[in-house]
Amino acid sequence: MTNLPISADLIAEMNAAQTEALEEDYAALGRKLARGGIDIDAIKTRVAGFSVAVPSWGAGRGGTRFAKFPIPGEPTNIHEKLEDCAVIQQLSRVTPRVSPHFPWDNVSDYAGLREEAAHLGLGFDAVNSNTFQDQPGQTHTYANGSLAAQDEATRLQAVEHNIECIEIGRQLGSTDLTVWVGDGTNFPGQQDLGRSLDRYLEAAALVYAALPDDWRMLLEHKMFEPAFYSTVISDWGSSILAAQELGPKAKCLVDLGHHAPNVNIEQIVARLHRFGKLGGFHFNDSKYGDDDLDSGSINPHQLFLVFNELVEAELDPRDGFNPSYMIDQSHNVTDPIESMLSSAEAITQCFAKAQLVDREALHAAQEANDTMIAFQTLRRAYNVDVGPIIAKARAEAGGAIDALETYRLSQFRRRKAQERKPVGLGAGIV
Ligand code: AFD
Ligand code: MN
Ligand code: MN
Repeated sequence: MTNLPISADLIAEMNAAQTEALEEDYAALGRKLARGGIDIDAIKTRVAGFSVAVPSWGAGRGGTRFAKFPIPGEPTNIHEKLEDCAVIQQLSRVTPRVSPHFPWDNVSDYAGLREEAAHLGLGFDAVNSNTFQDQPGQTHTYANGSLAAQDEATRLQAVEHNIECIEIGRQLGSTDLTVWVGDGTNFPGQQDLGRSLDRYLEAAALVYAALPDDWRMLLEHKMFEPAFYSTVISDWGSSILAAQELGPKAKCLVDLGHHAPNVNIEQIVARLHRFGKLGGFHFNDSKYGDDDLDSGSINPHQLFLVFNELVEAELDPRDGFNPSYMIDQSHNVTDPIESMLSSAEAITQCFAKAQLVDREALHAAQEANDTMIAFQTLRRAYNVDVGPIIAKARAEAGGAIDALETYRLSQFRRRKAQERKPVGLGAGIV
């Protein structure tokens, strides 16, 4: 691994200046946790084993349907995106895999792309298909839907594209196909709500049939947008019913932004797990809708409660527990690398806090109907500043104690602004 984008000397130099303070903070936190019977090193080991994938499309600046404001030096192709993802992994040590999106990330040589990623210290996560846009030269339009389209030839084209994504994914070493469709309606009466789901299920079954044995098909639901009256796979109910009908390799993927406001997402997590259908997450945060804001920037408590359910699920695995974790954000006003460093930290913090919950005390309080103690058991863990645990795990893995500051000092983006061609204006969706 000789191609890493950030100088190892810079990381070592920065870490050297910060190690003493970190050791002090870690020791103090260790003493505090020990008083509650928690071994800080055991938590650090769990943190070191945690990882979350980053989306290739998140490496570029995102935008709204109104506008996108590019920044100098942002990546314009999968090779440059991989380089940026390598920066995030090198500094954070918690994002070793990239989730590609096709045809956005199409190349002629996928074995070569896999090798290129490996040289950057990266592997590939779930492959994402795209049947919510038309591509130049495409035979049938997705204007009226894709897997659920009225027109059979259009449905088959969408099926073919998903099968092609599986083929690409095999070459990249992926084992999950994430399917999100924009299919839906903008007017009451535009499509029959029952028959459009039938068409989706029939087409999705053809994709499912092409899955290799060790693959999963992750169904991502979304309440609205681009369709604003109805969406075919609109909620976790439609998603789990579709996954149950398709078969055991079909699971549900929860994007935190894809629900009605104020929905209890942690309960959805518990429900999906209860029926063996929790396949994965797209982490982001939101205030009003599918805002795709940075993870934990608006409601870090919800993120903690989601991880609390995940710890419970892991302790009671039922049909197994293997959710895939990924960031899915639109970085409209920040440097995407900085946002993903910050988000990876926020996600890992919530993972670590959930590990600190005194499960025995929580379960005993639940048994005894002691509401306040049950709540305070969660609250105590949430209130702990786990920063030193994460920073130490990161430093021990070769990352930067202060990832953001190290990134800024590296001048990576300024260097890339000189090398890379500028991105055009326009609108952007993520
Ligand atoms: C969508 C979904 C889905 C999709 C992405 C495309 O969250 O993950 O792949 O955005 O840009 O809203
Ligand atoms: Mn998503
Ligand atoms: Mn989304």
